Amino acid sequence: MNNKLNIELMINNAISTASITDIHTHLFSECFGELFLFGIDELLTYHYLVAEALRYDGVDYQQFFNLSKEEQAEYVWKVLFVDNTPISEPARSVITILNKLGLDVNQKDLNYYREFFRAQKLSSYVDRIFKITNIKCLIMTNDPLDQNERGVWEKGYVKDSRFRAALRIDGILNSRESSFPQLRAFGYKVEDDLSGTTIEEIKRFLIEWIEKMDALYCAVSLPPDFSMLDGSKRVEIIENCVLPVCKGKNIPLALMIGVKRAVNPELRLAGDSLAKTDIKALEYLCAKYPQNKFLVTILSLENQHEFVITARKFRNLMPFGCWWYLNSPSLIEQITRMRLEWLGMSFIPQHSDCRVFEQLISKWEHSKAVLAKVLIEKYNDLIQMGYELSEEKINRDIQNLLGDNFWRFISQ
Ligand code: RAT
Ligand code: ZN
Repeated sequence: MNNKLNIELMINNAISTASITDIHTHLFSECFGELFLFGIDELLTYHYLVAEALRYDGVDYQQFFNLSKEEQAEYVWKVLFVDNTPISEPARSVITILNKLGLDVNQKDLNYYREFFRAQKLSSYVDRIFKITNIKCLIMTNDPLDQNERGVWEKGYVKDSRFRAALRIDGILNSRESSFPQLRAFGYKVEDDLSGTTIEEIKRFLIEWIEKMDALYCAVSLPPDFSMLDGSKRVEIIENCVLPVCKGKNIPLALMIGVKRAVNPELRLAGDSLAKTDIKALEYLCAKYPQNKFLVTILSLENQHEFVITARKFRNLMPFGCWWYLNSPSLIEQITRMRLEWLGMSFIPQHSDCRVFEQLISKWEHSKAVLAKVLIEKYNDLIQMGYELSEEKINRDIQNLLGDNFWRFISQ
């Protein structure tokens, strides 16, 4: 029976049982050792929370960053969770995590939580979080130019099918002054002016690392003024190296557009902001390279409408996620509704961007609640006109949104 109540139950059930693919995170599998972040001190020193805590009094930024991780966590805890109510999205996330792990969310003593996390056996704890969240697979952000990470890929990497790789290429595209000397040190013959063997050598670097990591896609974050027509070296590398390699390997290029890095450098990782971009670069790429696939997310709310319409024009463009400063319920709701209204089910509604393992719990819990709300509304609009829905169709749609759309796009 297709009554309202039934549909709500079916949707909620489909959302909680769908197996999720989280297509962009900053998490690492256990073999990466210290890069695997978990526990209350990591949760509290997440850069989203640091920026917020430092707003409340005049503590010197440098002084804060000189503190140990534990001391920083204590500071954030006191400011955001003891002296104030944790109502912001990043702060509320911590409460959701503690609640879902069965902890008392009203304890003010940080050591109560520390003891819980300290007592966990990592492997079974990882299994437990995957079980709570119903995540089948998550995709890491992998940068071979990062010393710590590179070491693991070269020695000590252990495959875990729940953690897949994405080759992050910000270095090559956005900071050649530091990445090119590194490439040279690793034996690639690259010149700053891109002359000689540079193009071939960059391609060799990309191919070698895509293969080594079995990367599902290449990814880059880009500034608001990103253009494909500015005659820059970045454009040259995209057109002559990245796109041919992605095409050859049949993997997408993920573009994350709109980040203004280090608006307040004193805040370090927490100092980035955003601005509107010009969607023209995306139109250019999708039109000129129909054989390439683009996974795209855009940071500014003001870009979302034209972004959705651009996706209607190009089937090689897959919008994904409500990225970073868009990952809060009111914005997810608005963006998801707009995407459903103009793209049907042909997009990837969310990714988590987690840096700390337990964030998978809160980020998905909060996003799924919004997705359910919007889908209930949309399915009910159809039912009111006599359209028949079945549990099977609802399960299919939701499984597509939360996982299969990505895998289909990858394998096309
Ligand atoms: O969401 C974040 O944590 C940001 O700091 C960035 O990492 C962003 O998501 C990116 O991938 O550049
Ligand atoms: Zn990210």
